[in-house]
Amino acid sequence: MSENINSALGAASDYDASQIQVLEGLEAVRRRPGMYIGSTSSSGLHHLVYEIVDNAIDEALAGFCTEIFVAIRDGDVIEVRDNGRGIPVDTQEQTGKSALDVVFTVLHAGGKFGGGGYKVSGGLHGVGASVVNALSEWLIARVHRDGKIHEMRFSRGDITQELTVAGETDRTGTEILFKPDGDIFEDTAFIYDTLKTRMREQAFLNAGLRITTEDSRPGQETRDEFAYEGGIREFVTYINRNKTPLHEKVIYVSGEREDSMAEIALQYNDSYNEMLLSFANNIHTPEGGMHETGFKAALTRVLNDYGRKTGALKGEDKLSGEDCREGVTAIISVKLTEAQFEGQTKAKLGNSEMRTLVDNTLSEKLTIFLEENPSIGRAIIDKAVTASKAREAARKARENIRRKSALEGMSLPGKLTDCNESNPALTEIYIVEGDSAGGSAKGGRDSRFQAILPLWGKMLNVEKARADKVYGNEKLTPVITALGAGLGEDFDEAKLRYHKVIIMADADVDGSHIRTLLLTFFFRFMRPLIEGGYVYAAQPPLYKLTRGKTIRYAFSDDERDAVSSEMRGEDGRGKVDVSRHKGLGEMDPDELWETTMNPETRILRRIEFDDAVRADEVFTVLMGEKVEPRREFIEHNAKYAVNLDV
Ligand code: TTJ
Repeated sequence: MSENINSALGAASDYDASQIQVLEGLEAVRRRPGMYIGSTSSSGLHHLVYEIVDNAIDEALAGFCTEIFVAIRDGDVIEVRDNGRGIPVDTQEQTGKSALDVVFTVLHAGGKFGGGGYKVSGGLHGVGASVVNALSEWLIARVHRDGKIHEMRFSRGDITQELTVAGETDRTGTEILFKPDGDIFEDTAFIYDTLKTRMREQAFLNAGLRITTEDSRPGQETRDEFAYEGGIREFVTYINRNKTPLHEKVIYVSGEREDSMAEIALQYNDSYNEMLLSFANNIHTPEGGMHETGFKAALTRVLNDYGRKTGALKGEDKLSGEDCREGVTAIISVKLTEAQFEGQTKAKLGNSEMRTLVDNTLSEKLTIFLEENPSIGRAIIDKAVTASKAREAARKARENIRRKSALEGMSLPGKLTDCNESNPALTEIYIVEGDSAGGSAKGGRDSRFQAILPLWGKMLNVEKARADKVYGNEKLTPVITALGAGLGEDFDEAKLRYHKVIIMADADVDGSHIRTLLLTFFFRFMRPLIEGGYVYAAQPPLYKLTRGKTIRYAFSDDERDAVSSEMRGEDGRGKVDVSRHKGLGEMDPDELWETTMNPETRILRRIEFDDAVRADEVFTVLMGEKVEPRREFIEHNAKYAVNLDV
């Protein structure tokens, strides 16, 4: 609320000419960092690194840089180095300043997250170095060029040391060190894995570029190197590494037109999932756009034509787009001069010429590929035809359920204890493991807005099932009917009966298992449910602390210690009894309400997937059929597997 008031005031003062000056400088960035980096949370913090690295990648795209080094230093200082030409340091006639000075002190127009319709970039990226500078407690820029090391220093965007020669060198390149401003960011701790994943992705997207990442913070020292001669072909191999490919060779095609180029790599696997990742100028476009549209249209057309020609498709039979994409892992990467990013999060490519380029490239070259590789063609077309038949079976299963519910009236599952409120925005459903926990939940809930659905027995692992199997499944049907929004392509957010879907399971291995099974189900068959932020995990307490008549609960080891010493209070002799909470079923209804279900006191964890590749990997490995990757995953993520937090 106060933020709205502030921005309203800001807007009013925009009329003041002197204010405009200030607002256009880096001060504007410090006043509204969210406009430039999305947020001041962990995601915004990591965005700083990407903005800097993007500049070095541009130098690589220009053909002058082959290596980039990214490190997290002690104190969460970031170091980025490249071996490019180095930012020019001679004085420019127009400005009387060096390019180095301008890059770090002048705010470039059109922030990526600003109000403008789209980002227009002359090069491929390059708006952000001054934004990073403005949001850093300090920043040091060093340029190795003409045998000298040139250095400039800044603090919160202001120059603290003008350009000086700080030494001699026998190489060229740019080197940036910065410490994000603790006054701006909620938390300045970098997550090495997050940077590593992003840098790996960038190495895949820029074939031949070597990116090294390092964490040198005491106690977490580690280093990784990413370099892929095969580029996005190897990206596909990487994503499919824990899956079973239908053909050995990754299909790769590329095409150019004027200043633009498109490349596509794809490989089918024996799963039922589609993994489509698209990029424009190395920027991930999770909302898709023209390049994805072109890909889908071409793939569907080519496979239908091929199926008809080879006789795999008979009569009036047609493959849908979804049939053609079942089990495919594909990367689409386009590079263009004036990328237009649209949509809510500016994550959708708007350039229609990219639809044509991708469509033409894929149509022409995939047709040739299939003709030259008939055994691969056979495997792909068989997969799509089977998918089409299964989809037809699923449609019939769905029809049956619809007809049945029309005859018997809208029947909710017998096990569901519904709530009184009917406005979905106000209601919650607890999906509870086991009948006894279900009983306690029923007794403890607030029946006005909380519904309870107990699940018991062995649940279907949907990782290896198509929609037709899921429809008839007696364990999953109650979940589908209770939520009321349908499944797969038919899923309709508007029909959702509860806007909070809360999985309540014990904090042990069995609880983790049921949580994982349900999340897999939601991820594969009701993804908008997760993307819409409707899914939560309840957090039952881990410890119960008793002293006399006082009872308190703790949700972590740290909290247990803190609460325990608090309860002991001034008196060093008082005894606090600490017991490990065993299971939901062992809590009485009042206890369950107080610790886990009461909106005033409970802790809910929203389930979010910020990285589709990572989420796909977790589910493939945990629920797929390959044993070895699962064993390794669980060994390496012991904590993670017990308390799945994807
Ligand atoms: C610009 O055109 C003349 C030759 O140098 C070009 C240039 O600026 N190259 C360049 C910039 N290489 N690397 C950068 C760079 C690297 C990092 C890590 C950060 C920034 C802001 C720029």
